Amino acid sequence: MTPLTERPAWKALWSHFTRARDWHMRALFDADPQRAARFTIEQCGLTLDYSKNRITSQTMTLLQQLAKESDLDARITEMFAGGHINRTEDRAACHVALRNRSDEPMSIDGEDVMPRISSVLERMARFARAVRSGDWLGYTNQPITDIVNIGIGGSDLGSLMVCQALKAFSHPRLNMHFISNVDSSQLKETLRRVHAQTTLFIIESKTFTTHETLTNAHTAREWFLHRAHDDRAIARHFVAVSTNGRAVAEFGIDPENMFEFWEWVGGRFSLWSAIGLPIMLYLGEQNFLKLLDGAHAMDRHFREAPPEANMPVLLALLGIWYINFFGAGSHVIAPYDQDLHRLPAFIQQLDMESNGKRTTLEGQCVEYETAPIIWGETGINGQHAFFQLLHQGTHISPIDFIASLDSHGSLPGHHEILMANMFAQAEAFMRGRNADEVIAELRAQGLDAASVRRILPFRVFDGNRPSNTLLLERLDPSCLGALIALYEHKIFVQGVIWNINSFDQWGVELGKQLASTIHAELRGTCAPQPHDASTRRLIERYLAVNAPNVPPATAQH
Ligand code: G6Q
Repeated sequence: MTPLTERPAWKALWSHFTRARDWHMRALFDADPQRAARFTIEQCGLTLDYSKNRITSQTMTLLQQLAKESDLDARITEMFAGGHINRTEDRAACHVALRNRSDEPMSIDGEDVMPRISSVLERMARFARAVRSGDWLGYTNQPITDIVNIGIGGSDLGSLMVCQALKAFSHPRLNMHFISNVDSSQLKETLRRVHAQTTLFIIESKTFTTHETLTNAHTAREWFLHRAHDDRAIARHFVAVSTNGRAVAEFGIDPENMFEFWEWVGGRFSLWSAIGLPIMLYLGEQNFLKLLDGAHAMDRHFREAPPEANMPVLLALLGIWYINFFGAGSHVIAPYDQDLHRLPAFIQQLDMESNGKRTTLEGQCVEYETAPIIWGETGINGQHAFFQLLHQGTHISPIDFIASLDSHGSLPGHHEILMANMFAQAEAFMRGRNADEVIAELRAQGLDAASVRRILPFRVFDGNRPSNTLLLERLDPSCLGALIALYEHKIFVQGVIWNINSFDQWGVELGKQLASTIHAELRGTCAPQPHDASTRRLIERYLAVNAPNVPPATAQH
């Protein structure tokens, strides 16, 4: 593979950039009445308007050429064929198989995985039907009212985000709770609100070794047994989702109550697998299947559409344009929908954990920027907080505005205010406000010439700040499935162009190792270990307040 910086399209883009960096989008709109139509694409219930970007058709052609020179087609084919695209862990990353709603087989390591996927889906559906209908009873023969999901990262965020986004579709009897933080306040607060007789715990962990999850799971089990006084009751109240059957059995969960998934499903791409069990319980089998359908429709589009009409490819290329040419170090996700309030956090993990890498597939250090810092918040709240920097600060941070066209039961008058604000912000970021406009406005308010001169520099907005607007037909399972798959594929495309592995996460693995030694020191089960002076003092400061649980005399070395 030719290194990115030596590909002809990369060089052509740099020369194009020397002109493009001075364009103002106002002028681009004025020069081309067809611009909005030209740069809008509709697909799978989503409309993407990307006309408010610092691009022309030539920019897009060059970016598409870059994708071609990066062998994107071949890499997409490899992903759908179950190839080992996760090179460092030598495994497939084939979450698309989980939502393969066609009759086509999908093969991974020589095996058609569709029968196994269907069989787990069927088990999940049977279980969900029983819980939702009230046939699944707790140890005092009462139906389940509360579901507590215990997991972290990829075993938490996807289901949490989807359950909150689609709560309008939820079962009226069921309350969902998500516990990820090992800080006990989250667990304590939840356990205060539920009853052991009517609560189902789902322990979700791909590895079933994650310290935070297992600690929360053990505490939840103790809490439960303290009330049920009978180990046999566990079977009615604890289920697990994992790839590690042995560890699940050791924890004390009946293998009958374990839902399986596989190594080739990455944590942050796993909500389509049994990790989505909370979604199926909360929203029902049909809605879960519609979520898969929406994602599958986006998969087909991604696989089949040419780059110039391919939504994930277009989003990816726009990102490359800003990150690698304009030097934009961050990207904002701004949903104008309260139910999507965890979407920024979800995309943050998806993008930063996938493409927060600096090593090429050949093991060289990259010579260009990779993933931006993803951040965001519901747009309407952001407007009253951090949007100031986006309007007038010194950083360029492209923004994805996301909203649903349908008001899904909004109170009268609310939805149009929300949408008016979103459209107005996108327009303001693009147009800005020039000196003539500010002068006219201030004079109209009756300010004298001297006051206008004094205040003018502060009131001018350069504008020219890029954004995409993504409109969902409605916030329903199918559109949400398509939206999530859109971002998954966008991130994959960027990883291909940067020639990095989007599917490993050595930083996460390191985090899992690092704390264990210090944990033993804090508990007093090992002698003080060598640390830098700062860490040593911090540990000592902590121990001065919290005596170790185990006296040093009995410490194991
Ligand atoms: C996701 C990451 C990470 C992982 C969590 C939980 O892609 O690898 O967020 O999901 O660390 O891991 P377990 O599911 O193994 O507990």
